[in-house]
Amino acid sequence: ISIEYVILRHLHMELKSPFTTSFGTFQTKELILVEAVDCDGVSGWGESVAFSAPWYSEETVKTNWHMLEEFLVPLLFSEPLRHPAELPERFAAIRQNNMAKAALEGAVWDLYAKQLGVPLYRLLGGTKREIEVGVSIGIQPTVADLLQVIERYVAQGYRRIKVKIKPGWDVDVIRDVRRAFPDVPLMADANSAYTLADAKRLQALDEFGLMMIEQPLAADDLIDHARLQALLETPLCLDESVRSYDDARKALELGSCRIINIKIGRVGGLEEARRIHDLCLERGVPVWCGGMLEAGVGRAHNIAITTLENFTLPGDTAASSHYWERDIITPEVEVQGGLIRVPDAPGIGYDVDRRQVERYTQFAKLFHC
Ligand code: OSB
Ligand code: MG
Repeated sequence: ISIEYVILRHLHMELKSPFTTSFGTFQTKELILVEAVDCDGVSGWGESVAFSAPWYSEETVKTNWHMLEEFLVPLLFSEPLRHPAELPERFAAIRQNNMAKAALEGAVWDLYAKQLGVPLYRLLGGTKREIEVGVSIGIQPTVADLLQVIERYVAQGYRRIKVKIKPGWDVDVIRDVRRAFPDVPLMADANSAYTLADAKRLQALDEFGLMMIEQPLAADDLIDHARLQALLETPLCLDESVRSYDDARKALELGSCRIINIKIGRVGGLEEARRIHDLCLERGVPVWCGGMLEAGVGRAHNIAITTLENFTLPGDTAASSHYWERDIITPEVEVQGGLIRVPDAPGIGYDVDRRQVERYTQFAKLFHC
Protein backbone atom coordinates (compact mmCIF):
# COMPACT_ATOMS: atom_id res chain seq x y z
CA ILE A 1 0.00 0.00 0.00
CA SER A 2 1.83 3.11 -1.17
CA ILE A 3 0.96 6.11 0.97
CA GLU A 4 2.39 9.43 -0.22
CA TYR A 5 1.09 11.70 2.49
CA VAL A 6 -1.35 11.99 5.38
CA ILE A 7 -3.44 15.05 6.20
CA LEU A 8 -4.83 15.60 9.70
CA ARG A 9 -7.73 18.02 10.00
CA HIS A 10 -9.26 19.35 13.20
CA LEU A 11 -13.01 19.90 12.79
CA HIS A 12 -15.68 21.56 14.92
CA MET A 13 -19.28 20.46 14.33
CA GLU A 14 -22.39 21.59 16.25
CA LEU A 15 -24.77 18.85 17.37
CA LYS A 16 -28.42 19.56 16.49
CA SER A 17 -29.34 19.13 20.15
CA PRO A 18 -27.19 18.69 23.25
CA PHE A 19 -26.51 15.08 24.32
CA THR A 20 -26.38 14.40 28.08
CA THR A 21 -24.90 11.31 29.72
CA SER A 22 -24.20 10.47 33.36
CA PHE A 23 -20.78 12.13 32.97
CA GLY A 24 -21.58 15.31 31.06
CA THR A 25 -23.23 17.14 28.17
CA PHE A 26 -21.99 17.34 24.57
CA GLN A 27 -22.94 20.31 22.38
CA THR A 28 -20.01 20.87 20.02
CA LYS A 29 -18.19 17.86 18.61
CA GLU A 30 -14.51 18.34 17.91
CA LEU A 31 -12.94 15.62 15.83
CA ILE A 32 -9.87 14.71 13.82
CA LEU A 33 -10.31 13.58 10.24
CA VAL A 34 -7.45 11.52 8.84
CA GLU A 35 -6.87 11.44 5.07
CA ALA A 36 -4.27 9.01 3.68
CA VAL A 37 -3.40 9.64 0.01
CA ASP A 38 -1.58 7.29 -2.38
CA CYS A 39 0.59 8.12 -5.44
CA ASP A 40 -2.46 8.00 -7.74
CA GLY A 41 -4.24 10.60 -5.63
CA VAL A 42 -6.71 8.10 -4.10
CA SER A 43 -7.79 9.08 -0.57
CA GLY A 44 -8.66 6.86 2.39
CA TRP A 45 -10.52 8.38 5.33
CA GLY A 46 -10.56 7.76 9.07
CA GLU A 47 -12.13 9.63 11.98
CA SER A 48 -10.96 9.90 15.56
CA VAL A 49 -13.87 9.40 17.98
CA ALA A 50 -12.16 10.96 21.02
CA PHE A 51 -14.06 13.80 22.68
CA SER A 52 -12.84 17.26 23.72
CA ALA A 53 -12.64 16.25 27.39
CA PRO A 54 -11.52 12.97 29.01
CA TRP A 55 -14.93 11.94 30.36
CA TYR A 56 -15.60 8.74 28.51
CA SER A 57 -11.95 7.66 28.47
CA GLU A 58 -8.62 9.38 29.04
CA GLU A 59 -8.17 10.20 25.34
CA THR A 60 -9.03 13.63 23.97
CA VAL A 61 -8.90 15.28 20.55
CA LYS A 62 -5.62 16.92 21.54
CA THR A 63 -3.96 13.78 22.87
CA ASN A 64 -5.03 12.01 19.66
CA TRP A 65 -3.46 14.74 17.54
CA HIS A 66 -0.26 14.49 19.58
CA MET A 67 -0.11 10.70 19.23
CA LEU A 68 -0.82 10.81 15.51
CA GLU A 69 1.68 13.56 14.77
CA GLU A 70 4.56 12.44 16.98
CA PHE A 71 4.24 8.65 16.93
CA LEU A 72 1.63 6.95 14.76
CA VAL A 73 2.07 8.71 11.41
CA PRO A 74 5.89 8.31 11.69
CA LEU A 75 5.37 4.59 12.46
CA LEU A 76 3.09 4.24 9.44
CA PHE A 77 5.84 5.74 7.24
CA SER A 78 8.68 3.83 8.95
CA GLU A 79 8.57 0.81 6.63
CA PRO A 80 6.50 -0.53 3.72
CA LEU A 81 3.03 -1.83 4.57
CA ARG A 82 1.52 -4.81 2.76
CA HIS A 83 -1.85 -4.98 4.48
CA PRO A 84 -3.78 -2.81 6.98
CA ALA A 85 -4.04 -5.81 9.32
CA GLU A 86 -0.29 -5.37 9.98
CA LEU A 87 -0.89 -2.03 11.68
CA PRO A 88 -1.98 -3.21 15.15
CA GLU A 89 1.37 -4.98 15.56
CA ARG A 90 3.27 -1.95 14.32
CA PHE A 91 1.34 0.34 16.67
CA ALA A 92 1.78 -2.03 19.62
CA ALA A 93 4.97 -0.14 20.50
CA ILE A 94 2.66 2.66 21.65
CA ARG A 95 0.58 1.81 24.73
CA GLN A 96 -3.20 2.41 24.60
CA ASN A 97 -4.28 5.57 22.72
CA ASN A 98 -6.70 3.30 20.90
CA MET A 99 -8.83 6.02 19.32
CA ALA A 100 -5.78 7.65 17.73
CA LYS A 101 -4.64 4.27 16.37
CA ALA A 102 -8.10 3.42 15.07
CA ALA A 103 -8.42 6.73 13.20
CA LEU A 104 -5.22 6.16 11.22
CA GLU A 105 -5.86 2.45 10.74
CA GLY A 106 -9.33 3.27 9.44
CA ALA A 107 -7.95 5.63 6.80
CA VAL A 108 -5.52 2.93 5.63
CA TRP A 109 -8.30 0.29 5.44
CA ASP A 110 -10.45 2.64 3.35
CA LEU A 111 -7.52 3.43 1.04
CA TYR A 112 -6.61 -0.25 0.65
CA ALA A 113 -10.20 -1.20 -0.18
CA LYS A 114 -10.35 1.59 -2.78
CA GLN A 115 -7.05 0.46 -4.30
CA LEU A 116 -8.55 -3.04 -4.68
CA GLY A 117 -11.85 -1.59 -5.92
CA VAL A 118 -13.93 -3.41 -3.28
CA PRO A 119 -16.29 -2.20 -0.55
CA LEU A 120 -14.63 -2.10 2.86
CA TYR A 121 -17.36 -4.22 4.41
CA ARG A 122 -16.57 -7.09 2.04
CA LEU A 123 -12.87 -6.81 2.74
CA LEU A 124 -13.71 -7.21 6.44
CA GLY A 125 -15.75 -10.34 5.68
CA GLY A 126 -19.18 -8.75 6.11
CA THR A 127 -22.20 -10.16 4.34
CA LYS A 128 -25.25 -8.16 5.45
CA ARG A 129 -26.75 -5.86 2.81
CA GLU A 130 -28.67 -3.84 5.37
CA ILE A 131 -28.19 -3.32 9.08
CA GLU A 132 -30.63 -2.75 11.92
CA VAL A 133 -30.24 0.37 14.01
CA GLY A 134 -31.44 1.71 17.30
CA VAL A 135 -31.02 5.15 18.81
CA SER A 136 -29.36 6.36 22.00
CA ILE A 137 -31.29 9.08 23.79
CA GLY A 138 -29.54 11.41 26.23
CA ILE A 139 -30.81 12.37 29.66
CA GLN A 140 -33.67 14.86 29.23
CA PRO A 141 -34.82 17.74 31.46
CA THR A 142 -38.05 15.90 32.39
CA VAL A 143 -39.63 12.46 31.93
CA ALA A 144 -42.33 14.09 29.79
CA ASP A 145 -39.60 15.36 27.43
CA LEU A 146 -38.08 11.90 27.30
CA LEU A 147 -41.39 10.23 26.43
CA GLN A 148 -41.91 12.75 23.64
CA VAL A 149 -38.45 12.14 22.18
CA ILE A 150 -38.93 8.35 22.34
CA GLU A 151 -42.31 8.68 20.62
CA ARG A 152 -40.60 10.47 17.72
CA TYR A 153 -37.91 7.81 17.25
CA VAL A 154 -40.33 4.91 17.59
CA ALA A 155 -42.43 6.56 14.86
CA GLN A 156 -39.31 6.79 12.67
CA GLY A 157 -38.92 3.03 12.96
CA TYR A 158 -35.75 2.71 15.07
CA ARG A 159 -35.38 -0.93 16.14
CA ARG A 160 -34.61 -0.27 19.78
CA ILE A 161 -34.45 2.61 22.19
CA LYS A 162 -31.49 3.20 24.50
CA VAL A 163 -32.02 5.47 27.47
CA LYS A 164 -29.18 6.94 29.50
CA ILE A 165 -29.51 6.40 33.24
CA LYS A 166 -27.75 7.63 36.39
CA PRO A 167 -28.60 7.50 40.12
CA GLY A 168 -31.81 9.49 40.53
CA TRP A 169 -32.72 9.12 36.83
CA ASP A 170 -33.29 5.39 36.61
CA VAL A 171 -35.96 3.11 38.12
CA ASP A 172 -38.81 5.66 38.09
CA VAL A 173 -37.89 6.85 34.61
CA ILE A 174 -37.68 3.34 33.15
CA ARG A 175 -41.00 2.46 34.79
CA ASP A 176 -42.68 5.43 33.08
CA VAL A 177 -41.07 4.60 29.74
CA ARG A 178 -42.22 0.99 30.01
CA ARG A 179 -45.75 2.04 30.86
CA ALA A 180 -45.89 4.33 27.82
CA PHE A 181 -44.16 1.86 25.46
CA PRO A 182 -44.90 -1.66 26.75
CA ASP A 183 -43.46 -3.48 23.73
CA VAL A 184 -40.57 -1.36 22.53
CA PRO A 185 -37.15 -3.07 22.64
CA LEU A 186 -35.55 -1.03 25.42
CA MET A 187 -32.16 -0.84 27.13
CA ALA A 188 -30.35 1.44 29.56
CA ASP A 189 -26.76 2.76 29.54
CA ALA A 190 -25.25 4.03 32.81
CA ASN A 191 -21.76 5.00 31.61
CA SER A 192 -20.23 3.79 34.89
CA ALA A 193 -22.49 5.82 37.18
CA TYR A 194 -22.99 3.05 39.79
CA THR A 195 -21.05 0.85 42.20
CA LEU A 196 -21.80 -2.58 43.64
CA ALA A 197 -23.43 -0.78 46.58
CA ASP A 198 -26.25 0.08 44.13
CA ALA A 199 -26.98 -3.59 43.32
CA LYS A 200 -30.50 -3.41 44.81
CA ARG A 201 -31.37 -0.40 42.71
CA LEU A 202 -30.17 -2.14 39.58
CA GLN A 203 -32.05 -5.33 40.53
CA ALA A 204 -35.20 -3.21 40.59
CA LEU A 205 -34.76 -2.78 36.83
CA ASP A 206 -35.21 -6.53 36.25
CA GLU A 207 -39.00 -6.25 36.13
CA PHE A 208 -38.98 -4.02 33.04
CA GLY A 209 -37.71 -6.60 30.56
CA LEU A 210 -34.74 -4.56 29.34
CA MET A 211 -32.66 -6.08 26.55
CA MET A 212 -29.60 -5.22 28.61
CA ILE A 213 -28.01 -2.75 31.03
CA GLU A 214 -24.86 -1.21 29.56
CA GLN A 215 -21.74 -0.46 31.64
CA PRO A 216 -23.27 0.15 35.08
CA LEU A 217 -19.97 -0.03 36.99
CA ALA A 218 -16.46 1.40 36.75
CA ALA A 219 -14.96 2.00 33.32
CA ASP A 220 -12.00 -0.30 34.03
CA ASP A 221 -13.88 -3.01 35.94
CA LEU A 222 -14.54 -6.66 35.08
CA ILE A 223 -14.71 -8.27 38.54
CA ASP A 224 -17.55 -6.27 40.08
CA HIS A 225 -19.55 -6.57 36.86
CA ALA A 226 -19.29 -10.36 37.19
CA ARG A 227 -20.64 -10.12 40.74
CA LEU A 228 -23.46 -7.86 39.61
CA GLN A 229 -24.34 -10.05 36.62
CA ALA A 230 -24.82 -12.98 39.01
CA LEU A 231 -27.40 -10.91 40.92
CA LEU A 232 -29.38 -9.80 37.84
CA GLU A 233 -31.70 -11.45 35.35
CA THR A 234 -31.13 -8.64 32.85
CA PRO A 235 -28.04 -9.21 30.70
CA LEU A 236 -25.16 -6.83 31.29
CA CYS A 237 -23.39 -5.33 28.27
CA LEU A 238 -19.89 -3.91 28.53
CA ASP A 239 -18.77 -0.77 26.70
CA GLU A 240 -15.97 1.21 28.45
CA SER A 241 -14.43 -1.87 30.15
CA VAL A 242 -13.57 -3.71 26.93
CA ARG A 243 -10.60 -2.08 25.20
CA SER A 244 -9.05 -5.13 23.58
CA TYR A 245 -9.53 -8.75 22.55
CA ASP A 246 -8.00 -9.84 25.85
CA ASP A 247 -10.40 -7.68 27.86
CA ALA A 248 -13.28 -9.31 25.96
CA ARG A 249 -11.88 -12.80 26.58
CA LYS A 250 -11.48 -12.11 30.30
CA ALA A 251 -14.95 -10.57 30.57
CA LEU A 252 -16.51 -13.68 29.02
CA GLU A 253 -14.44 -16.02 31.19
CA LEU A 254 -15.42 -14.14 34.36
CA GLY A 255 -19.09 -13.77 33.39
CA SER A 256 -18.88 -9.97 33.55
CA CYS A 257 -21.41 -9.56 30.74
CA ARG A 258 -23.58 -11.48 28.26
CA ILE A 259 -23.35 -8.93 25.43
CA ILE A 260 -20.55 -6.68 24.15
CA ASN A 261 -20.83 -3.23 22.61
CA ILE A 262 -18.01 -2.97 20.06
CA LYS A 263 -16.68 0.50 19.28
CA ILE A 264 -13.89 0.56 16.70
CA GLY A 265 -12.15 3.51 18.35
CA ARG A 266 -12.31 2.14 21.89
CA VAL A 267 -10.66 -1.15 20.90
CA GLY A 268 -7.98 0.40 18.68
CA GLY A 269 -9.24 -0.27 15.17
CA LEU A 270 -11.12 -2.48 12.73
CA GLU A 271 -8.78 -5.44 13.06
CA GLU A 272 -9.16 -5.66 16.85
CA ALA A 273 -12.92 -5.07 16.50
CA ARG A 274 -13.12 -8.00 14.09
CA ARG A 275 -11.16 -10.27 16.46
CA ILE A 276 -13.55 -9.45 19.31
CA HIS A 277 -16.48 -10.11 17.00
CA ASP A 278 -15.04 -13.52 16.05
CA LEU A 279 -14.40 -14.46 19.68
CA CYS A 280 -17.97 -13.57 20.64
CA LEU A 281 -19.34 -15.50 17.66
CA GLU A 282 -17.41 -18.56 18.79
CA ARG A 283 -18.72 -18.18 22.37
CA GLY A 284 -22.33 -17.52 21.34
CA VAL A 285 -22.27 -13.98 22.72
CA PRO A 286 -24.11 -11.36 20.62
CA VAL A 287 -22.48 -8.00 19.83
CA TRP A 288 -23.64 -4.65 18.49
CA CYS A 289 -21.89 -1.52 17.26
CA GLY A 290 -21.80 1.42 19.64
CA GLY A 291 -21.59 5.08 18.67
CA MET A 292 -19.46 8.07 19.65
CA LEU A 293 -21.56 10.83 18.05
CA GLU A 294 -19.54 10.30 14.89
CA ALA A 295 -19.57 12.40 11.76
CA GLY A 296 -20.08 10.61 8.44
CA VAL A 297 -16.64 9.02 8.08
CA GLY A 298 -16.78 7.31 11.48
CA ARG A 299 -20.41 6.38 10.86
CA ALA A 300 -19.45 4.74 7.53
CA HIS A 301 -16.80 2.62 9.29
CA ASN A 302 -19.41 1.59 11.89
CA ILE A 303 -21.79 0.52 9.14
CA ALA A 304 -19.05 -1.55 7.48
CA ILE A 305 -18.14 -3.50 10.64
CA THR A 306 -21.82 -4.06 11.50
CA THR A 307 -22.22 -6.20 8.35
CA LEU A 308 -20.32 -9.02 10.14
CA GLU A 309 -22.69 -11.84 11.05
CA ASN A 310 -22.54 -11.72 14.85
CA PHE A 311 -23.66 -8.06 15.00
CA THR A 312 -27.13 -9.42 15.69
CA LEU A 313 -28.44 -6.61 17.90
CA PRO A 314 -29.34 -3.11 16.60
CA GLY A 315 -26.46 -0.62 16.96
CA ASP A 316 -26.27 3.07 17.90
CA THR A 317 -25.49 4.13 14.32
CA ALA A 318 -28.44 6.48 13.83
CA ALA A 319 -29.04 8.63 10.73
CA SER A 320 -26.78 11.61 9.94
CA SER A 321 -29.77 13.91 10.43
CA HIS A 322 -30.16 12.69 14.03
CA TYR A 323 -26.89 14.48 14.86
CA TRP A 324 -26.06 17.08 12.18
CA GLU A 325 -27.65 19.85 10.14
CA ARG A 326 -25.21 18.80 7.42
CA ASP A 327 -22.90 15.77 7.55
CA ILE A 328 -19.50 15.52 5.81
CA ILE A 329 -20.43 12.65 3.48
CA THR A 330 -22.69 12.24 0.44
CA PRO A 331 -25.10 10.70 0.42
CA GLU A 332 -25.76 11.18 4.13
CA VAL A 333 -26.60 8.08 6.21
CA GLU A 334 -30.32 7.47 6.02
CA VAL A 335 -32.44 5.18 8.17
CA GLN A 336 -35.65 3.76 6.74
CA GLY A 337 -37.82 1.46 8.78
CA GLY A 338 -34.96 1.13 11.26
CA LEU A 339 -32.58 -0.12 8.55
CA ILE A 340 -29.52 1.31 6.79
CA ARG A 341 -28.77 -0.01 3.30
CA VAL A 342 -25.08 -0.78 3.09
CA PRO A 343 -23.48 1.06 0.14
CA ASP A 344 -21.60 -1.01 -2.44
CA ALA A 345 -19.08 1.56 -3.70
CA PRO A 346 -15.38 0.82 -3.04
CA GLY A 347 -13.97 1.64 0.42
CA ILE A 348 -16.32 3.12 3.00
CA GLY A 349 -18.89 3.53 0.24
CA TYR A 350 -19.73 7.19 0.85
CA ASP A 351 -18.03 10.22 -0.75
CA VAL A 352 -16.44 12.73 1.57
CA ASP A 353 -17.94 16.15 0.88
CA ARG A 354 -14.84 18.35 0.75
CA ARG A 355 -16.89 21.55 0.78
CA GLN A 356 -18.41 20.59 4.14
CA VAL A 357 -15.07 19.37 5.47
CA GLU A 358 -13.55 22.78 4.61
CA ARG A 359 -16.41 24.54 6.36
CA TYR A 360 -15.86 22.65 9.62
CA THR A 361 -12.03 22.58 9.56
CA GLN A 362 -10.25 24.76 12.13
CA PHE A 363 -6.73 23.78 11.07
CA ALA A 364 -4.93 21.08 9.13
CA LYS A 365 -1.46 19.65 8.75
CA LEU A 366 0.17 17.57 6.01
CA PHE A 367 2.77 14.82 6.65
CA HIS A 368 4.91 13.50 3.80
CA CYS A 369 6.22 9.94 3.82
O1 OSB B 1 -21.73 5.17 26.07
O2 OSB B 1 -22.40 4.66 24.12
C1 OSB B 1 -22.00 5.52 24.93
C2 OSB B 1 -22.28 9.01 23.40
C3 OSB B 1 -21.12 9.59 23.91
C4 OSB B 1 -20.31 8.86 24.73
C5 OSB B 1 -20.63 7.55 25.07
C6 OSB B 1 -21.78 6.95 24.56
C7 OSB B 1 -22.62 7.71 23.73
C8 OSB B 1 -23.88 7.21 23.20
C9 OSB B 1 -24.37 7.80 21.92
O3 OSB B 1 -24.58 6.42 23.78
C10 OSB B 1 -24.07 6.94 20.74
C11 OSB B 1 -24.33 7.66 19.44
O4 OSB B 1 -25.50 7.99 19.14
O5 OSB B 1 -23.35 7.88 18.68
MG1 MG C 1 -22.13 3.14 26.34
